[in-house]
Amino acid sequence: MSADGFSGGPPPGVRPDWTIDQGWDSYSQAEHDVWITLYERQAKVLQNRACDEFLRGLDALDLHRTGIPDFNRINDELQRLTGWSVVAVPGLVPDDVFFDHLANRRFPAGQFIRKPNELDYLQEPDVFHDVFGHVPMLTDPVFADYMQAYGKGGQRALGLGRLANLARLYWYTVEFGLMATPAGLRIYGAGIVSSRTESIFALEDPSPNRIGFDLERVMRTPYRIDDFQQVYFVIPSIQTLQEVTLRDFSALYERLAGAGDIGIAEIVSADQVLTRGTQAYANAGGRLASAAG
Ligand code: HBI
Ligand code: FE
Repeated sequence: MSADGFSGGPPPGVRPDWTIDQGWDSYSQAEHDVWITLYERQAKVLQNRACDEFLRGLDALDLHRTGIPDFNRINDELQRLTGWSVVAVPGLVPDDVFFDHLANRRFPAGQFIRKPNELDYLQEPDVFHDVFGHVPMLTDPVFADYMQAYGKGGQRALGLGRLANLARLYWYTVEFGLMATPAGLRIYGAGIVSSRTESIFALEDPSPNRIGFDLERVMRTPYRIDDFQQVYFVIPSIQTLQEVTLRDFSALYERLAGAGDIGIAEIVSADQVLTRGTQAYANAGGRLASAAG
């Protein structure tokens, strides 16, 4: 069993690179209706909350309101814009497979969609999290370069045993990243834009810390997958992500080997603090406690 919990090859009916046919014709109207409900909700809540690059991507790909997009259709436009394409997978795939797809400008998207009774949270990334959350940003050339560089970096990190550090970079940028703009803080992370509650929480709730992005700091900061974030990292522009990829990661990994983690709700002296969270949330251990509190 490898570190990511996968052992052996793909399940029956899944290709060696873990892709499957999307089978767009096989989606039921009920499944399209789930997409429409989620799309309508998010399109409303993301006005003045998502960054311009995301909103432009949503329009460019016309992730249309009439249901789950056909990957073949959005790939025509996506490939023209940045050379990326979306490939269908049954769910989470092994890390090495995931990185190989990203390194070749293929974004693996869950083929299934969540059930009507799990609109607000689900364990595995489904087609709404992946295609609505991640794909619009791939229409931005600079972000598209970053994602490919991330895939190549992931392949190297696997070889160096530094995947945990690199996964934090993905988590605090691609999944839960915020951006400072002249109009104020905006969201670009897929985990936030695909969640109605977190789209509001990430920008407006006083409880989490919001700290200026620093590569080494992010790589020393663990994260939780089952609750709102207790810290968000803020980039000044998408170009910052591109500069990250030009860093010498081996020297960085050396330093990280000797440096310990930084507590998820901690603030350290070197931090560029944009908003200091109310510790009530952090100490209480998350949303459920604070909701009860
Ligand atoms: N597989 N389909 C899929 N989607 C992901 O986001 C994903 C994955 N496998 C591994 C993975 N993410 C993470 O472990 C890496 O980001 C480190
Ligand atoms: Fe994701």
